[in-house]
Amino acid sequence: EEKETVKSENKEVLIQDARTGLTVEALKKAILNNLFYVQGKYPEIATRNDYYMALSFAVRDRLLQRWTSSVKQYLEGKNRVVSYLSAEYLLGPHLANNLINLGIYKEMEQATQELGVNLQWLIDKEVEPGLGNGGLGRLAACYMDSLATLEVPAIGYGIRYQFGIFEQDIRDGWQVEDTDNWLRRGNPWEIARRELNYEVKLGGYVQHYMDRDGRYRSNWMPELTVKGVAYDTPILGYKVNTCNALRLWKSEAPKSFDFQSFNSGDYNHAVNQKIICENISKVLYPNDETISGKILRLQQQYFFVSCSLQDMIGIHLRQGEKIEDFNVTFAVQLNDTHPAIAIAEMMRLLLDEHDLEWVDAWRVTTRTFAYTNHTLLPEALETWDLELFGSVLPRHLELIYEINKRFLDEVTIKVYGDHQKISSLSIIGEGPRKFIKMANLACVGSFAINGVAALHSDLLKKTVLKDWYAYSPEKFSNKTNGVTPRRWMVLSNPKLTALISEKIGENWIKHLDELKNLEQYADDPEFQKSWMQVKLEMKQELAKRILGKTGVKVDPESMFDIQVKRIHEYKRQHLNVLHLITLYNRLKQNPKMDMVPRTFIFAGKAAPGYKMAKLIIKLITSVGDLVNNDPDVNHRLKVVFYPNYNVTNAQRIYPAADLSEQISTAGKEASGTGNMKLSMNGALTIGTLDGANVEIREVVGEENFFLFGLTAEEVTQKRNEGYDPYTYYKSNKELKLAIDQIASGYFSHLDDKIFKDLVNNLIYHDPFLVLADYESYVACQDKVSEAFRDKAAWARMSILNTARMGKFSSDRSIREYCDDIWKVKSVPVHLNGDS
Ligand code: GPQ
Repeated sequence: EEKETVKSENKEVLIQDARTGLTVEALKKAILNNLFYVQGKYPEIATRNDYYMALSFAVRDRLLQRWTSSVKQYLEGKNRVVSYLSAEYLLGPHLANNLINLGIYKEMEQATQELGVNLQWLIDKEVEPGLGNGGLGRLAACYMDSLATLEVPAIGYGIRYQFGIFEQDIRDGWQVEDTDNWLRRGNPWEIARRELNYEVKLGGYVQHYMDRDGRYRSNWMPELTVKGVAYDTPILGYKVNTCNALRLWKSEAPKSFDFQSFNSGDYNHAVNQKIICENISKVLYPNDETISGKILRLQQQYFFVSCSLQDMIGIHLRQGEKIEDFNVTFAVQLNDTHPAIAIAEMMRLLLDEHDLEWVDAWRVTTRTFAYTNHTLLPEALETWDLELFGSVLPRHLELIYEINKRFLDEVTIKVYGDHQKISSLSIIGEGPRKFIKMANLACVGSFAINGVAALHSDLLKKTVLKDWYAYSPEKFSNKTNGVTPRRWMVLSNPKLTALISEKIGENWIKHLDELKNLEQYADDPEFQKSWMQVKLEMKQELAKRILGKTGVKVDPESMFDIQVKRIHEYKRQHLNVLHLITLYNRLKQNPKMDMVPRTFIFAGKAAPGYKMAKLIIKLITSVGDLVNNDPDVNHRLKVVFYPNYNVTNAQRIYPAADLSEQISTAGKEASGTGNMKLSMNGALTIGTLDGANVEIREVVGEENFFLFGLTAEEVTQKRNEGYDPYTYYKSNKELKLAIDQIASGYFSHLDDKIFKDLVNNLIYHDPFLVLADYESYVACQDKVSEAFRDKAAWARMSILNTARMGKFSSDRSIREYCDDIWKVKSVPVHLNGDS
């Protein structure tokens, strides 16, 4: 009965102005209306959350008008639709972003003011949906914004985790994790589509038989069937009517199942099965670039991929199209290998459910998918133990064997005799235990493969995907990442936005290249003054928050030296700490020294099981405890670990940065996107030639970028020569002192055990060449400090950084994906039901 639609004489639904109007009056009416009818409150007794909800529903009504118009437009024309498959979406709070994209921020500010509530106070009430770990999930969110802004028909598919990325607390200097119960107070931005649900099989075995037409058939008898229910979140583009759907799947027990078990009287079994079903979308795995090989994670991946593909096929067939033409309707992008099981699932659906022959099914599949790789760390490439895989997805294991067999037959002919190549291209890895290589499945089943920065794409061809490049070079391309200026400038830095727009108008928000018009003001003393005044005010605001969260008082006039990102050895937060300790020692040894005051700000989560990363956090907080309380140094040095780094906090930190730390070992950071956000907000970068740093330096100019360290090539060479960190430790006095202090317990109340693993790892192994880059890093930091003394020159460099960042808008990235990979065009949307 849920699938029945209401037939009405009146095809045109009359939409009241109070639900769609964008004037201050209409907004006020809408807020009060929602307060009364949705929250059941009148203003005098409404809580802050009631107001937040009322406001959000008022905004959502306006989104929905654009959404239904978009759906209508898409269904009328036959437009190719982009389908973005991602296990993570790190969206950040919706309310303020939607106000900006609707173009009603000012109006809403006034409306709330007239109602006697403060807009910012309500915006700050939103609990952000942390449905991602870090860069990869945030990229998906930026891309959804740009797809809508460029008016591209698109659906984002993912998982509606009940618990997102854990909340980080710092206790006694250590990271402590708490659950992220983000749905606790309700989520006004999602619409449950109960009628949109699909069944997903798991486990069991496969029966084979011959059907009446003599066709060989497979029948998957699952151990468990779960149901995926669609929850849609509207994603509105910036000042356009395009509003796309982010469709996230929630797992539930199917009705049929309850029925069987409850009726058979096995109540406990029924309840347990229900819990098992609901567990699938319960929690986001907090590992970033580390594989854990857990059954539940494979189930999550398959669950959302299967729901999504069934949904797409449904949409395609309802348009009266033939299944063979699926790839004409959809271009499906795989955000890393997390959804790569889609290749096998597509084959299963086409063969087993839609009766295609193998060659036809394979043709459709390989014209549908494209794969983005996000890492060069070989240990981060996903694999599944073959037996475990078969226990969850028995039918897919058969299909993968068949895909692999046919593919390797082809390979064998091409690479005659080269066993090394054949086994490297094989989807199945051999060893003490066999395993499935998801990157290989993604490569074989996709028509396009891309990296996320020029250097990364280049290194992919030379390292982890070398044999794939040799085999199908035509599939490879680069799509340098980008970030949305709507969230990362307009929303997070309104003062800078106003200053820029005052000079060059507002066009840059949609055409970020126009920021180059700022270059003419880079030497203007007045403009420099206003520019640095905005920076100062943002630093003052952050200083207040730092005091509130950590109790550390920082000087807004000092240089804000910022490294905010997941804690990972390859990102080398510990290199930053070694520099910090070096400055501390210089000051202690020479208290009269004239040193540029610095505030070291760190933030970032460590995967709960990643010991070394957690130890690095403890090191930062330990050094901070000593430095911040030492009157000899603490008016020139401060150390802050800002807890619970997330999108909300990132928005507050980026605008306040003077210096952006992008110091990963060259060849390890695929792209980085924080580097882009910081530079856009006028921070200067100290960085290695890694990821997108290379391209940032290219556009901002080498004189406006602080470069240090080994190149990717030199790193490889050094390793091949037999890198010995101990010689660096021995031969550099300042380095040795810093490390000895850490080891001896100087920063840990003389506890000489706590950092032992970290120290030994550095001096005896140092897999990320921290010690090799130390000297060059510190020398470069000295140059940074000198540069900071010349305020005008610094302001000039800061302005030029922002002015030249046009390339790094996610609009540019998405345009490239649209033109080169997806072959999709913009479809402008006209509002229907407008009053
Ligand atoms: N990235 Cl493989 C993640 O955030 N998580 C992952 O699991 C993988 C990659 C990042 C990568 O480290 C950054 O360099 C990129 O900028 C980002 O993906 C987006 O491409």
